[in-house]
Order: sequence, then structure tokens, then C-alpha cells
Amino acid sequence: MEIQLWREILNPYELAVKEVMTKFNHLIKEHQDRGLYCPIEQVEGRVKTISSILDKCQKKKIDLEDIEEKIYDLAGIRIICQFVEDIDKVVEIIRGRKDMEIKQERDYIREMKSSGYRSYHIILYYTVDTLDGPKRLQMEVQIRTMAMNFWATVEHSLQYKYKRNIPDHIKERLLGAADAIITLDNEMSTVRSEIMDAQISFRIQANIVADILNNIQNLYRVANKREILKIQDEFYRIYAMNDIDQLERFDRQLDLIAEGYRAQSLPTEE
Ligand code: 0O2
Repeated sequence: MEIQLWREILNPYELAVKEVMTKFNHLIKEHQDRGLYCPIEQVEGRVKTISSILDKCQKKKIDLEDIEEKIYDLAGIRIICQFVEDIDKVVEIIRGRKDMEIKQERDYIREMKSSGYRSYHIILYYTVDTLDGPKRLQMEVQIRTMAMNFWATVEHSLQYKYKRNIPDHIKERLLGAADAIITLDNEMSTVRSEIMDAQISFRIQANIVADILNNIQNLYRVANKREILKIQDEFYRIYAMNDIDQLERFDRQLDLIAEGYRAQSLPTEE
């Protein structure tokens, strides 16, 4: 196939990867802005390389004209979670979306592959708008924990190194490591709520501080310098107390001060 034709085929998949990554990254931001724990830690995406497509065609005896129908992961998204429990939450989010239609789900977490590979796979239909109009394409979303991702990345490199013929003694090691990953994920689950609480309060504090700094910056334009310096000193004093309630109270007071200035600057009614 001509290189130009490959480009034409893969172009919409590139767009799909960019769009879907943006959407999941935006979900992370929405959670952060609302001070909520986000089940998604990180999003990665890629379009399958031509050489990897050719490999898969050879391995699975797929004709080149059938690649869009038979290779589901031309566009691939990987969602990395901190905890196993987060994976189900992400699956629920995807099931509830109107812009993604699930074609197939494969749970390699409850049913680990014989290699030791664990991950939750969703094949979905997604529509992109191109110059030629809307194009509905398939993409694969892999959802896994950070620990599962570590294992899969190392194993994938070894598969590449040994051209998919990993020696038995290394396969055994990998199976041992896969067991260790299960233990690690289970251990982490037992402290999940503690970690979630810590992360949420960190995020809430960051949002309050951002709000306070925004208010101070706005006051610079309208209040006198002495008052601003007083407010700043007060902010540093309260910040050093390391007490979210005090910070929140200070934030509300600042809101009132800022409101006051806004009211002063309103034109008087006739
Ligand atoms: P790459 O290089 O990551 O793109 P099947 O339907 O079972 O006949 P298929 O279509 O390959 O096989 O689907 P499957 O098994 O769900 O695998 C899809 C992708 O999951 C793979 O894509 C890998 O990314 C990942 N994967 C599956 N099994 C393993 C494994 O044992 N180890 C690792 N590291 N990853 C795995 P590709 O195209 O095979 O590879």
C-alpha cells in the first residue's frame, strides 16, 4: 500500500485519539476543579505504527483492505488508575457516555491471560468529523492500574526483544511478578480511602489558595497598597497554620471585601 494511502487511512484515527484523550483529560480537570477524587490518574494514546499493523496482519492473516474492520486498536487509549476499584468506576463512566458506543468488553483482570497480563479492555465505536463527513471508527481502550501498567510495559519490551518467544525461565519470572502485582494492588486497596482523603484535601486546599490569590490579585487594582499588604500578611499567617477551615474562612472574608469594592465601583442609580 502507498504511504499516502496509509496516511489517509490513519488520519481519522489520529483525530480520534486526540479527541478522546482530551475528553478524558478534561474529566480529570473537572474532578480536580470540584475537589473530587478522580478514578483516572493518567491518559495515554497512540495510533498503531504501520510496522505493528503489518505484524498483526501477518500474525492473524488479515488482508490489508480489512484492517479497519479487523484490527480494533488502530486507535488505542490507555487509562491508568491508582487502584483496582477505580477501574470499574472508569468502565461505568465510559458506559454512560453518549459519544462512545461500546462494542465489546474484555475483563483480563478477573480472568488474567496465561502470560500474566491483566487489564480491562473496551472496544468502542467513536465518530470523528472529517473533510469527507462523519466517520465512525473502532478504538480500543485499555484500563489498568499503575502496577499492572508497569508489568505490561516490561513484558511488552521483553516480547519485542525476544520476538514474541520469551524463554521459559523468563516467562516464569514474569508470572511470579504478575502474582506480586496482584498482592501489591490488593495491599494498596486497603489504604485507598486514606490516600483518597489525603488527595482530596490537598486538591481542596489548592483550589482555596488559588481562589484567595485570584482575589488578592484583583484587589491590587482597586484597594490601597497598605490594605493589600495587610491582607497578604494575613494570608501567609493563616497558610502557615495548615488549617483548611481557617483558609476557607479567610477566603470567604476576602470574597466579601472584593464584593464591597465591586459594589463601590457600580454606577449610582439616578
Ligand atoms: P501492541 O503492540 O500493544 O499494539 P485476540 O482477540 O485475543 O485474538 P487481540 O486482538 O490481540 O487478540 O486482542 P487482545 O488479546 O485483547 O490484545 C489487544 C492488546 O492488548 C494487545 O495489542 C496488547 O496491547 C495488549 N495485550 C494483550 N495481551 C497482552 C500480553 O500478554 N502482554 C502485554 N504486554 N500486552 C498484551 P497488540 O496488537 O497485541 O500489541
